[in-house]
Amino acid sequence: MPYTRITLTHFLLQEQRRLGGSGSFTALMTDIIFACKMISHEVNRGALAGNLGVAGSENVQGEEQKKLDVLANDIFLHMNALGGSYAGMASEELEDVHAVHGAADGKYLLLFDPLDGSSNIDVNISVGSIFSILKLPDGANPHQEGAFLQPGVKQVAAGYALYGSSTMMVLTTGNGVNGFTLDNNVGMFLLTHPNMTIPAETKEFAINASRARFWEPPVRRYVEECQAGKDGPRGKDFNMRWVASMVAEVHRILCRGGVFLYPADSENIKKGGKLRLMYEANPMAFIVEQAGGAATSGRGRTMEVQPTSLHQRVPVILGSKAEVERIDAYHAEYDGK
Ligand code: P6P
Repeated sequence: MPYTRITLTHFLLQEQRRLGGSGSFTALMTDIIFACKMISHEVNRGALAGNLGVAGSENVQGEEQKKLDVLANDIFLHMNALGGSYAGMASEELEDVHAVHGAADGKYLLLFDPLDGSSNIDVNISVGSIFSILKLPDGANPHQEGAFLQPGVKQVAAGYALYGSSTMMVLTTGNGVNGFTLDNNVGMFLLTHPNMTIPAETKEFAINASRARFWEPPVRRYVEECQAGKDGPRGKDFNMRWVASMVAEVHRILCRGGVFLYPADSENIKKGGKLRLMYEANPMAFIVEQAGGAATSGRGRTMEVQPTSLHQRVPVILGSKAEVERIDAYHAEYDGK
């Protein structure tokens, strides 16, 4: 049987030739690939490397930082500055944009959540890195927040690394979604999940049910109809999942369908929601839409939100298109539209 697997780097080169690119896009991804391999190594070493536990600091979100949050952030900043592709970066872990001085080919901006779901680290549940790539607008200052405040439809690429039972990288450049698995023996990501597509229908929903007392009526209606099972209005039984790691939830949805909800509720609406627009909701929305799914706030397409601040939070409902459209319709009915 001839060996036919292709590496992520070869895949990017093929994409580049197909798109007639100059080569800078492959360079863009090279540094991210290195960063995710290094983070995978540190995550997998866990307690053996003294990587578990808290760092004794808080991030801009006021969240307690884990040692691996800080290490993953440092790795992302350092590795992605070396290649010279990014004129500026923004991280969930940093209040302000991170200026990249002397970026030889600084046409792009990189936004990332270096270790999403890190509350799961100490209990060995999957975590991930999420990244979003924007072009630097002509004449914009990459060292100021304004250059980054572009709607999700402006993303040139988005992806995540999932540090799970295997380490995977899932990527879109606007031409579908492809998944790559890290072969630790040779240190390369190999194409294992070409053209990932989300099934339109599903029997799984993911929501943090401990927040039910805060839910708006359309969300409550959707969840209760799923819970009613085959004897209820949906006419089929559903399963509920909640990993508290968005990367793991989105990956499950890409693989077997489902819908993920972190909606606006009476408690989080004061902050605009829980999840961050620029480096969680937008990159995941790009991936989900490219895989045939949908991503909204319940009241509008995620990727059309015009950002007003770097760490802005938004409600997130994403996954199988038919389910997201149903939840949106319940919101519209509730709002009297
Ligand atoms: P809760 C992780 O902190 C995160 O940003 C997402 O990865 C995850 O889906 C969500 O928050 C979990 O939130 O309220 O269940 O802890």
